[in-house]
Parts: sequence; C-alpha cells; structure tokens
Amino acid sequence: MKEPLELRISKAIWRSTADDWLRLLSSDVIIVGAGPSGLTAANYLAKSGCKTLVLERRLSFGGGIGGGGMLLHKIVVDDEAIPILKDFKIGYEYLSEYDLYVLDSSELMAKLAANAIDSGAKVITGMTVEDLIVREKPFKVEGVVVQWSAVLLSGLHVDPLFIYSKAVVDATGHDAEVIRIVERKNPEVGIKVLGERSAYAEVSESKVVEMTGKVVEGLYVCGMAVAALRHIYRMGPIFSSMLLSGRKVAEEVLKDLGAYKMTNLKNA
Ligand code: 48H
Repeated sequence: MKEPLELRISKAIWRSTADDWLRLLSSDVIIVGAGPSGLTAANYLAKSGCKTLVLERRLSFGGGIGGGGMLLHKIVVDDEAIPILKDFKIGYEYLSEYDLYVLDSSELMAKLAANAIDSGAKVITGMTVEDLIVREKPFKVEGVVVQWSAVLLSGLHVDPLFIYSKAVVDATGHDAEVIRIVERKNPEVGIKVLGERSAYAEVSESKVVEMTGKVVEGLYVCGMAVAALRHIYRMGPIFSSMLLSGRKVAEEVLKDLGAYKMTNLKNA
C-alpha cells in the first residue's frame, strides 16, 4: 500500500532537493544574480559544458528586466545584441526611425531563464550569497557562503552553509554585492568599489562590456556590477551591454577554466 499523499509529497521534495544539493555543493561556476547579465552568462557557460549554478535572492528571476523602461513592458537593444537574441530565439522589432530594437521584457526574462535551464544550468531562487570562501597568499575566491533570503529577512541568527566553485561571478547589478564583500571583509586585497556614475548611455554601453571580466583570482564581474566597481555611467533600459557583458564573462571564465574537465550538470 502507498504511503499517505502528504508523506510522499514531503519525501519527494526532500529527496530531490538533497540529490540536487549534493551535486551542486561543488560547482564549476556560481553566478550570483539571475538578472540579464547573470542569465546570459549561465546560458553560455552551461552550453559549454560547465556545471553552472545561479543563485538568486528573490523568488523570481530576471532582475531589472521585469521593470522594463519605467514599468512600460519594453526594453531596447542595439544591433550588437541581436546575435544573442537569436541564440535564444527572443523576438524583437526594429524601429528604423530610432535605429533601435525593441522587445518585451517578459519574453526576455522567460527565454533567458528557460534557455539557461535547458542548457543545463541550475537556477536556485530565494537564496542570498552573504559571504565568500577565500584563501590567501595569493588571495583567491573558492566559493560562496549562502543563506535562505527568508532567514535573512527574519532577523534570526542562523549560521549559513558553503558552496565550492572554481569561479564565482558577481552579477548582482547596481550594488556589486559580492565585490563589496571583498572590499569590506578583505581590505588587504585593495579592491575599491568606486560606485556607478550618472547617465551617459552611449559611453557606458561599450565601457561596461570592455571592463567585464576577472576581478581577483576566482572572482569575475558582469552587468551593472561592472559599472559600480569601475565608476562607469548608467544607461537606463537599453540592455545590449548586459547581454554582451554576460556573454563576455562566460568567455573569460571558460578561458581560465580551460584546463579543467567540465561536467555539464545534466550529465553529472
Ligand atoms: C543573490 C542577489 C544578491 C545576493 C543581488 O539588477 P540585475 O538585473 O543585474 P544585471 O547587472 O544583470 O542587469 C542590470 C539591469 O537590470 C539594470 O538594472 C540596468 C541595465 N540598469 C541601467 C540603469 O541605468 O539603471 O539583477 C541582479 C540580480 C537581482 O535579481 C538580485 O535580486 C540579485 O541579483 N542579487 N542574489 N545573492 N547577494 N544581490
């Protein structure tokens, strides 16, 4: 006779969660933040066979995409982002009078996430990265310290747990939260988060991509966190640089991990 449904529901969830976590506790790459840059990075990393884990504080993904342009349900990109949109079969419309491509924010969010998951990345929501695992001489990041976001909101004192990885990507957006942990807790490393500048879209779109990459051994940055770290202008709801920065950080990580044998999560 089958066990009662309530028991089977709970056991199924515990079993599958535990199986996932035992696999994920040692990942190739941890991406902190499931916004446009983080999800784009996850897509390319997972597709290349990297065991990729995305940790997102909220219970939803997409980061700043969902807000569109001042809550209007559209964002724009320029022609440089079109190959990425094509990679993920994301629809767009070209407005020749503005020389810009317009797309629906909901489609961008959904397809970036769905493609990342289909490529083998694991996206876990409701989890906050609150610290890093580090080694010294030379300083190196070897993983993250995590806590349920709900616990952090509760004000309870609950000790966190650890996840190891060969690379950590700060894709936390405007606050560059992961890099600020290095700045605050490991001042001897000499990292200074200079803060984002006011709006100058033309300049920032290329600068953010140019400055995307490794920060210290084991730690990389993409998206708006690059603007915060390097004192670059903001650009408003044009998302080319977020997508291009996500792709670039994936390339940088892959280059550095080239020596490792990578295991795709789906086959691990
Ligand atoms: C777990 C965390 C943590 C943490 C934060 O803000 P995002 O969308 O980030 P980007 O850089 O991919 O995209 C930025 C874009 O959305 C934007 O805001 C633009 C282009 N602005 C221009 C302008 O002028 O304003 O996503 C970051 C995600 C969010 O979902 C956070 O919840 C999450 O990271 N996050 N997750 N642990 N410590 N900190």
